Amino acid sequence: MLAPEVETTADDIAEMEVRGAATIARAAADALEAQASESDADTPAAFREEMRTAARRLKNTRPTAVSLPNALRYVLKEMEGRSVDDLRTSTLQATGEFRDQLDRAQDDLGAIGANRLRDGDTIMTHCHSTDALACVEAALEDGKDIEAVVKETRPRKQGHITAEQLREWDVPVTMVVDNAARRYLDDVDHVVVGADSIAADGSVINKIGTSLLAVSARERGVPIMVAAQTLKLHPDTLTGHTVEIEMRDETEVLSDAERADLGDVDVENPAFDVTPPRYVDAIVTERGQFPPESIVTLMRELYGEGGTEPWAE
Ligand code: RUB
Repeated sequence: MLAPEVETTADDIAEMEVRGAATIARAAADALEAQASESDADTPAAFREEMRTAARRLKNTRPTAVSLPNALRYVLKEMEGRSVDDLRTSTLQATGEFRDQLDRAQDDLGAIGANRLRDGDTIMTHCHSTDALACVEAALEDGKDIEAVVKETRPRKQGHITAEQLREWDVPVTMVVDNAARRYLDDVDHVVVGADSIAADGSVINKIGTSLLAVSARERGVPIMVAAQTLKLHPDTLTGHTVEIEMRDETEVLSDAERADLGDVDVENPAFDVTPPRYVDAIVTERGQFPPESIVTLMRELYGEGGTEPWAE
């Protein structure tokens, strides 16, 4: 039987009540923890099967952020033992370790990313990324003054969450509509974004609009830094798989009433896009910063020759 937390978490991820790659990963680990704690399986085989079912339910919510399957992989790989009790104990230990690693990775990444920011710099942000904000937070802790131009990020306006966080830290914020980005690039020193997945060739998959921003930033000579802990490296791309781009509901773009006014138009609503490596200056991870083209070395070191599917039936 699936624990209610698994169903709730899966729904929350699908509905974007829980969103952002790192936050999704943490929620998935928490849900697996609840499944392990509440399981009434009476054999090891039944326990394992329940955990795999829970992992599949969570995985099938949003397809683009690889942190989700990477989190599930981490926990299921560590699940071991000959009795239900041993399996439960090892799973709970794995979820705790995973959360600790996530926190440490974000802190370490933040400290590395902060080195790229100088006192008095203005950054431009897109969407809301906790990894990107960790770099700003560390720079502020180093005593640097930072200002931000925050892109609204249609259609879901995650820029508002970024602005709220930055204001909590007393960072001066200028909010602009997405279409104003190129105009304001002349006023900024860095573009700082996060990632949902990084492919083996160094391509960055992030919120729709990131690639347009990166191309404009390159044209204006503004460096683009991607803050992404290694949990965002997509192991399947090592074997040539491409990253699936999530298509979201049309009503995020046009309400039913607007649609009725416009008549018969098609709407497409991709949630993410792919920024080619040549537009990215640095990928900042907890293991150091890398030119995008060399990220494959780190990926092989961490994931071997590709991802496993421990949730498979
Ligand atoms: C969020 C998004 C974020 C990355 C990184 O998209 O694109 O930039 O997930 O976030 P959505 P973090 O709002 O559709 O989930 O650095 O917090 O992992």
